[in-house]
Amino acid sequence: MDFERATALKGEIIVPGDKSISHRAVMFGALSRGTTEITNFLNGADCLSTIDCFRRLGIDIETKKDCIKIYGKGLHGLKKPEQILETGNSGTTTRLLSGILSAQPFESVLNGDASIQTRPMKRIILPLSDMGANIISLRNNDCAPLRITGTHLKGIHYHSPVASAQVKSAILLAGLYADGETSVTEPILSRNHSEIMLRYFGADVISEDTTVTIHPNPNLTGQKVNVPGDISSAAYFIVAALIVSGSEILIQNVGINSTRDGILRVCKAMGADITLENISSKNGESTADLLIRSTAALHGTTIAGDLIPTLIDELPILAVLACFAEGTTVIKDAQELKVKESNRIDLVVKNLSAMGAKITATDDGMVIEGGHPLHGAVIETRQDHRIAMSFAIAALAADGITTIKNFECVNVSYPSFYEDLAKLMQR
Ligand code: SPQ
Repeated sequence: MDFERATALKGEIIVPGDKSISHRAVMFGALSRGTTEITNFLNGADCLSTIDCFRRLGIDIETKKDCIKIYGKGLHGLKKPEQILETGNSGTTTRLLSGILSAQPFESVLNGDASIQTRPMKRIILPLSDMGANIISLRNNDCAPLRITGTHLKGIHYHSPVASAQVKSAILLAGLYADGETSVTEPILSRNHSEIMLRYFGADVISEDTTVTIHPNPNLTGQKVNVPGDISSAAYFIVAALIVSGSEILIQNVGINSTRDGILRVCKAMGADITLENISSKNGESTADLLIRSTAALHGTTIAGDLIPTLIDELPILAVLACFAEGTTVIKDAQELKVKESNRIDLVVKNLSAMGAKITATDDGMVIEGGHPLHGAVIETRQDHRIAMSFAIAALAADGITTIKNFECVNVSYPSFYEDLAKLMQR
């Protein structure tokens, strides 16, 4: 797909529902008694993989345009799947489901696409095995496909070496079934949607600093979940409006949970003109409308430490933003970027270099010297949705044509990305 320089972006959009929250609503709904009704669900390929897996596990799920209904069967209501559980491109589905399957009285096999088959699973295999689970990486490489033989689990106190919501959530979900309490301590707090939503469904979950503790509880109850707009999807339009001069856009109903709002904090630190309006709350998650105006005088910054988990998926688009800021932007402590849908340090540096940026890869991030104009190039996405969308936005402020390979991979998290962008470009 080809993209080129845009004139001012104007107007209002509503970005689709949050991917992390959509996955969790399906999973927790399936494990609850009664019906869970999800509105503003993200109909992206990743969340559809989660729905498909739970259908294979015997859960009735009704998908209507405006509402998804999950007919939950309680913690012990899943049935042995007849086929492999296909998790597609979704790390969240693979890791969280592994936590649930570890406690089921049957064997199951999880597998995903080529990217999933290279993503590290040892990070969940180790703690879940400590709880008593039997998880085998079938190619003996600590990646999917995984064969999980469920068993009776015991609670553990786990000190995670990585700040990862997927690791934390897999353990908490296994902890729902364990003897005694289970706790996870992270080096830095990762996104806390699981904790918030598990509590909302009736689980006994206590959070203190970077430790979360769960007590087994067989009585989760189906709920109504209204999913906030995904700040990770809003991120592309936030940056687009900042770098395309004369832009002014409003993005409605965006989730601004403090474990996810790092992009707003960093943009503001770089001098961006962003205002939050209509702040409110939906099933424990804060939302706001974001008003963004293009900002000429952006300056470089350092993105590191505690900030990283709050914007980990936004680092590719923040690297694009840094090209338009005066001075140096340093991204560090972000080695997790190497084990996402692609190696996002490699791909961002390779593609931005091809567009004429002054950027260097480091072991745990990148250094960007802003203020060098970008030009069109052919962009390698390796089917990574966040790379495809980040470079579509870079193209809007670059000379010439930018060709993005395999652009359809945006369907993983944002099937209507192109239409929403087109809406803002109409004058
Ligand atoms: O689900 P998946 O494939 O891992 O998706 C990504 C993304 O860019 O959409 C990461 F590649 O988001 C993760 C995120 O990076 C979603 C997530 C979650 O919902 O719990 C948590 C983060 O991953 P992690 O490894 O830090 O827990």
